[in-house]
Amino acid sequence: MDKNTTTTHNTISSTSPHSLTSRGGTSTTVSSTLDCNLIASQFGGKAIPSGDICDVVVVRQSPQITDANGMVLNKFTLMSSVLEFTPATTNIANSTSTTPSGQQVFVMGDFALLESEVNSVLQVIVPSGWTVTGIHNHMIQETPKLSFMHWQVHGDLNTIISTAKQSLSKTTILNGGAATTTTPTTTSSIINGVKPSGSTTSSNTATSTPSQSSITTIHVSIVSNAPTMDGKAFQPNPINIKAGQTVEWTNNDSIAHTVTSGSSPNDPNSGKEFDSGPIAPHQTLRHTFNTAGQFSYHCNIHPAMTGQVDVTK
Ligand SMILES: [Cu+2]
Repeated sequence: MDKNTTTTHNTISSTSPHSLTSRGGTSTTVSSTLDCNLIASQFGGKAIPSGDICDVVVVRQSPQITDANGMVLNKFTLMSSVLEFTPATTNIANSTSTTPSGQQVFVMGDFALLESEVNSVLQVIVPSGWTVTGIHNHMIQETPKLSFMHWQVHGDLNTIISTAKQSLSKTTILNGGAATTTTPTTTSSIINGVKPSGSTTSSNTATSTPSQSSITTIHVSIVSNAPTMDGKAFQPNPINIKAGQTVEWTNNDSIAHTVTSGSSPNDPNSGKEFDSGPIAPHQTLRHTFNTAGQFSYHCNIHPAMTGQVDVTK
């Protein structure tokens, strides 16, 4: 009998969401360099111009993010939100059909967010046409935990700056005062790629304490080298959540995995509750658990990878 081994994974269609290179092509606009300092000043950020790319680094003002040794991490660029602006060609501009007079740009970046900020920011940028290419956690033991939301968008510079500022206003990145207290609403599957199999997402039924109910999404990482990690392939594992909360699995490994309900591929109920299908690296699956119970799950490709979600009322 053949075992499923780790050698069956070279058919992943990588979407490589971080490549900028296909955008530069046939630029017909001439003097379209960006005023990086001016852009950065919109966010109180640091301008790092490089060629026709303008990086803006926005350092979080609050709260303090510390590592396991108590060192404050806020000032580090890797812990900051970064926006990369580059002039866009008219071809790209046409595809969004915004006002042709404005400066057209292609922007990609990531927001370094507290878990409680993720949904509020998504609710600003997704309806504005931004593409979220991934949300993942860092591998270090920072407190509180940061989620890195990668996104890209093209269109009018001023419109994008305005949307970005609106996003940041939903966070405490720019100041300590205005923490967002809006309760995240339903968790539609706006992340690209996989979608949950037939689940309804009404997460407004939480009757638990405010501190519990304010976090509606629990993040689980599929760690690197997951096929060798067995019960530690999904972290944290097991997890305890309340009915109505959503679990988001992010594939931080370099090969595809699935998140499939049931204890193993041989479980007669395998995949009945949810089944992601192959999740490429950096992609996610979200599933909302509306009923109490113990839900085991596994990876269909690597059945040794197992996890469990305990849902209480
Ligand atoms: Cu797997």
